[in-house]
Amino acid sequence: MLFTDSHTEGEPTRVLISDAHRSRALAALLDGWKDASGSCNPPASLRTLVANPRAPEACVGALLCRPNSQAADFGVFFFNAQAALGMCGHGAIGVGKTIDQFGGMPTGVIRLETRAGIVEVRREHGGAYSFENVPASVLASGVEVELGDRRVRGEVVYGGNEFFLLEEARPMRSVDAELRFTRSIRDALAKQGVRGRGGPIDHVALFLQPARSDAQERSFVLCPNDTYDRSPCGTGSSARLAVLASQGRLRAETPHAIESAIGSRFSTSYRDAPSNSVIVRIEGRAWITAGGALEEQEDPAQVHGWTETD
Ligand code: PYC
Repeated sequence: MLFTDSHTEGEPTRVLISDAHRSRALAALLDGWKDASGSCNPPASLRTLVANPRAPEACVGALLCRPNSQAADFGVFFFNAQAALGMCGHGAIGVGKTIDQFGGMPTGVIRLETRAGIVEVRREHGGAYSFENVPASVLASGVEVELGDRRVRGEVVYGGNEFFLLEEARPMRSVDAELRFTRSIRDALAKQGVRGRGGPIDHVALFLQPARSDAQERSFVLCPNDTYDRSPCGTGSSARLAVLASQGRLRAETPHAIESAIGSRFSTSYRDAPSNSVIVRIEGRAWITAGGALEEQEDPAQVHGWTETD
């Protein structure tokens, strides 16, 4: 299995290509990985390829395959060490950068077929790439979550993945403190049975005061691999713009910059789409970091949180 690693504004993507997967259509791959409830469970042998110690803890895999739709150039299956992802915004930029690096983007535009739908990735100036995400929409507003010592109120939003969004008028605290806070929200949502469009809520996103003067706000996003997004999170930013649009706080086509937990930035804006949804455009930079070959191995211990002290 050949791989190319990149990072998008700090968040890693590992693009994986194998002859066996490349020649199969996305739907055929997904059918093979569905369980009785219809959830998509990529095999452990694949998830190990984006797990510690073969990859950084936040790594998202992007398995390239054949698209089903003639409107797409590539099929891409996004996943991390724990789970399948519907879409992945930083990953779409990382895939665009990787394909461009190998000469696969002659017109400067490619269309990726993901589990959530087709997204168009475009080369911009200065090493940046942009994409237009699948439609994002608010599913429920004013959802109360009981945390024991306090109660918080936020929105359940679909932005290509299922999100709970919480706005707090304060600066970001330490990464450990925000991880503890967002994990407690995720666990409380599961206990209360709050669900998204297609299943449990697996991403929790905080929107906080920015540290940068060229950003309007700062995100901290807990992902299903139990770590946080080092980029501002493409699907989380899409969810956020759906909320701001629905509350009349951001007009269509108005630039809105979101800072990440580590201080990097995405430029975003949206346009209106049918059924009270918005199509969000995200722009950010990606860099190639490494490449080589990996063996697919059955190594489940390393999928489930291998650490040096284990
Ligand atoms: O950028 O959409 C994103 C994303 C999802 C999980 C990690 N990054």
